[in-house]
Amino acid sequence: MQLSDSISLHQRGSVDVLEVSNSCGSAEISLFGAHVLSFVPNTDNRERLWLSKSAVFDGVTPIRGGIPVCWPWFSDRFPSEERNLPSHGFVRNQIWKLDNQEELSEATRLVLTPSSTSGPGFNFNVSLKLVITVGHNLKVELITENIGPHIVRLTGALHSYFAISHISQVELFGLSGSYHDKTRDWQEFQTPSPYVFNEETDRVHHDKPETLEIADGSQRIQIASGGHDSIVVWNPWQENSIAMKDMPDDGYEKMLCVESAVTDGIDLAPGKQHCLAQTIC
Ligand code: TA6
Repeated sequence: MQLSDSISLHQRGSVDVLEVSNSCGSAEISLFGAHVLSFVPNTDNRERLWLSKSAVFDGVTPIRGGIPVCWPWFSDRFPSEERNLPSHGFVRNQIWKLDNQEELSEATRLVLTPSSTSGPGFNFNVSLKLVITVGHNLKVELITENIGPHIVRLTGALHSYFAISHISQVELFGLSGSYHDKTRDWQEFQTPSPYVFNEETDRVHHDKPETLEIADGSQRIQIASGGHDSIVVWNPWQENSIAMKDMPDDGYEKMLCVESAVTDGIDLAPGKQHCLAQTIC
């Protein structure tokens, strides 16, 4: 496809990466996984996303950092009895293609589609696209359409890794209510206030606020969500960072995952669409 003026293509390891740069912001998107790797708004030229320095770009291994696209299931919420399936679904392990590109007045919009929307554990007639709008904000929309005759049950997430100066000085605003804690056998707890971080954190919040904010010293990251039924908050902390080959030992200090997610699940009726969206600024 001929690329528009604001889009260029380069290689990173074995992976093709689209680079978008316009008057409002810039971004990098790997075609492997339709994986946003970077977003820098021109308002302050500050990177919003964290990308592991040890991330693997072999076109097989899911990329550590950025915005992994988790579909058609979140984590190990497999939709069938099969258990030996990839964590967070199979589309983040696929080569996607750029189906459309559009120059808007203050943004560039890209539409990417995966190689396949069916695989082991999921065999339904659905279409999927990721719409990425790069401007003063970054908007990512994961749109599923049920084009078959059966109801399709979906979970998933936009599993965003945000760049922070240090986890010890971060506070997360906007969540309330209860969450289930993966680090404590999925027991239920109440959202803390202040929401600060001092240990491994792996929580599914059943609250579904439209907006959240990461306060990081004097810096702020605003996160807006749509089509979600929960928010996942994850920091692996030191032991897991050391155990993950694609994560520096101290990587946990510089990142925080705040994920717009569908973890309870949605039943998508024939002919209907679902859009899971996250906007970052
Ligand atoms: O979203 C949080 C989580 O489910 C954690 O439990 C952890 O597994 C994380 O995702 C990363 O998963 P990944 O498969 O990308 O290593």
